[in-house]
Amino acid sequence: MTTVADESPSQSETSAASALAPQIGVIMGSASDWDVMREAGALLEEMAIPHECRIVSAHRTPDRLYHYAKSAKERGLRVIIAAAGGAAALPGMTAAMTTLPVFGVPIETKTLKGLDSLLSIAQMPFGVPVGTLAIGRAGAKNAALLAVAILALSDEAVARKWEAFRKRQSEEVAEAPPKKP
Ligand code: RP5
Repeated sequence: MTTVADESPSQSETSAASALAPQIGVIMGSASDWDVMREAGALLEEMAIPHECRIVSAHRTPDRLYHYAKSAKERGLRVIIAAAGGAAALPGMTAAMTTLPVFGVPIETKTLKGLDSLLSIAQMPFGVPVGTLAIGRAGAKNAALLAVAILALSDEAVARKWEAFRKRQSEEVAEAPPKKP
């Protein structure tokens, strides 16, 4: 199966799991976020979950964001993952314009190590929630897994994949550290 790992967000459209109507939307504020967000795309690809990856900037392409968020539900998306760095408005603004669940991934920044991104995404006012993940790659991958967990609530095939992932993960943990350092 083609993975999105080595491709840009737009090229990832040709991948197998993206050929079906997407259920998960992965958006990011800049092409520079793709190095981290490709991890979310790769995980969804690996689990064959229909998804799309797009660059949508709250500050640089506000019209694109408006159209994306407003059309997301009617296009069949069930969950949106939004990643941004710095003054990271994208997840919150997306959540403001859709009732779909939105997960935010804070991208690590050079100046403040992603603390700026984290606080911008986490500190939403009451009534417009964004589920905020860890800064960087772990957050990107966990956002994908949370989105899968949500789909699994109403899709048995996805539930089986999700349970298999968790089982495999547990089985891969050794009981003791390796003898040689
Ligand atoms: C944010 O600004 C993006 O999400 C990115 O993390 C950050 C820097 O963007 P570039 O200047 O690299 O395009 O909007």
